[in-house]
Amino acid sequence: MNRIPSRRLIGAAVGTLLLAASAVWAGTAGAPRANAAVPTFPNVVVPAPVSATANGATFTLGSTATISADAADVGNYLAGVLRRSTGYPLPVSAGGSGTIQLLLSGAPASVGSQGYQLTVTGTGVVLQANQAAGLFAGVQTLLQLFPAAVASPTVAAGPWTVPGGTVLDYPRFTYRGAMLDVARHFFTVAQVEHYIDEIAGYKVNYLHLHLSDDQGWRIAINSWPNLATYGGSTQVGGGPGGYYTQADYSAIVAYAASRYITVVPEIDMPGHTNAALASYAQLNCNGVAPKLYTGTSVGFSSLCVSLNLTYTFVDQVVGELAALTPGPYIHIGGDEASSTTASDYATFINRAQQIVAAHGKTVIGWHDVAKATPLPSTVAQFWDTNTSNAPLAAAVASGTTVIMSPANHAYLDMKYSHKTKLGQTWAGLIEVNTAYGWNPGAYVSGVGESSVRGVEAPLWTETIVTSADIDYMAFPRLPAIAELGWSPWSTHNVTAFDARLGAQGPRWKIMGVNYYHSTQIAWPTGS
Ligand code: TNX
Repeated sequence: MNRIPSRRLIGAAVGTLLLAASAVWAGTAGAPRANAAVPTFPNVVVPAPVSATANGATFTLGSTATISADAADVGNYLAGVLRRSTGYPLPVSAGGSGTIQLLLSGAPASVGSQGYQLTVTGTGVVLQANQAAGLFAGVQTLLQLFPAAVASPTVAAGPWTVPGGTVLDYPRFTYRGAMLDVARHFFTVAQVEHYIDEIAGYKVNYLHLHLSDDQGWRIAINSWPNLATYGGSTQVGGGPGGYYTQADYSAIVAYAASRYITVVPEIDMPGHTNAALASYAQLNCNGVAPKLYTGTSVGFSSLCVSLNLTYTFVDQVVGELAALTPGPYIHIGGDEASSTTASDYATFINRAQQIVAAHGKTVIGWHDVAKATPLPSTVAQFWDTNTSNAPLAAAVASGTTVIMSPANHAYLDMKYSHKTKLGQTWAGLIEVNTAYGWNPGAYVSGVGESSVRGVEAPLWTETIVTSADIDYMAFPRLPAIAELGWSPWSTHNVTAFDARLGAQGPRWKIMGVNYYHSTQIAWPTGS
């Protein structure tokens, strides 16, 4: 297949890209076609849709356009984005037939609860889904089909064209996550919300917040107030740290929900607990509180497994967190507990699982929890660099399901190359095509497609301090992991993916996303 035409097109002026895209590809199942007689769909959407068929028409959004929406929040979200860049009034109505219609009727059953069908003709846009989450996902596709200037935070020049055709789309996996470690360095509510907006564009539907670690405890717990006020008072490098009040945390949860993203809170236990142990002497086996820690070592702390108070602590912390968490999951960490004996580890994890279940939530734990006795409902998050793990395969055989975050592909804190200033290298260097180059449904022996709930891209923040740092490590790799979670494996094609990813460059430029300009991608000139 000849990818050169698509690269040239992406290099063309942004405004003409979509109009000129007819030579690019057919859009279905990753099979590029170059048949001038058949209108083809532009290869610009990340994650790749299940299928896309062009009709040769072009829709142009005009200044008198209207939006009608069966889900008012999604209509208002779309109008909000389009008003910023077009400057058009774009009134949103509940019923009627807007120029852009968002309908909770008429979608094929095959798109399920998260998918959608998008039809673009010369005169309008009809988006249909079974649930509002599907409309939100379809809106992201629609926005990517507009010229890149649609992402501008201020009024920009049109014309606001969309290539005509039909997209039928739904996710491969139900869980597509991003993790932000707010413990090693603290990030404010506004910074987290900014990241939520960035990841929502790639159909990520879970945000896992790593809320506690050796260096900091970041969520106020009313029954153990020192956790946040003392345990949250520093971070890696000795800065001031910080924590979320329960109102702050609820604001993040609500903001995420407005982008159809569910927050997964993590309290890491029994290791990675120095901040908690420093806050309460009585949680320590020897009754002595350690000092706060601002370094980057792992594996030196452990809750005291033999102490009854430990389980009161876990119960009260999980209880308050569960009450603040509308989502189904509480993440209990469980990784790298090298200061806990194997038998203490199993005892602790088994009890912690029961506590989470008693508060009505489903456990997620790093895959280390497979060394205990995971409940069939417990979800293991795989983070290793190996492709075989006997305890995990055994747990999966008993019903445990898995979120895939192999550190050598999905860890956003790994450097891209030796030249990358931020990040670490323990799991290897991860260029964008390495992030993309694995199959989550066939990666770990004994963990097949039907046992995989989805994927997650974790961003650990030992070396990450600002939002610009977050951007640099997440983009362009986060979209690669998001595509592995959403798109059918039949679309997996590195050349086509690289071209789609290149089309995101002008959008990130306009949005001010500080992305890494990987030389593996032909970024359009000026982006
Ligand atoms: C390992 S992988 C960790 C984190 C570190 C990260 C740095 C895992 C579950 N734990 O504690 O921040 O490496 O890359």
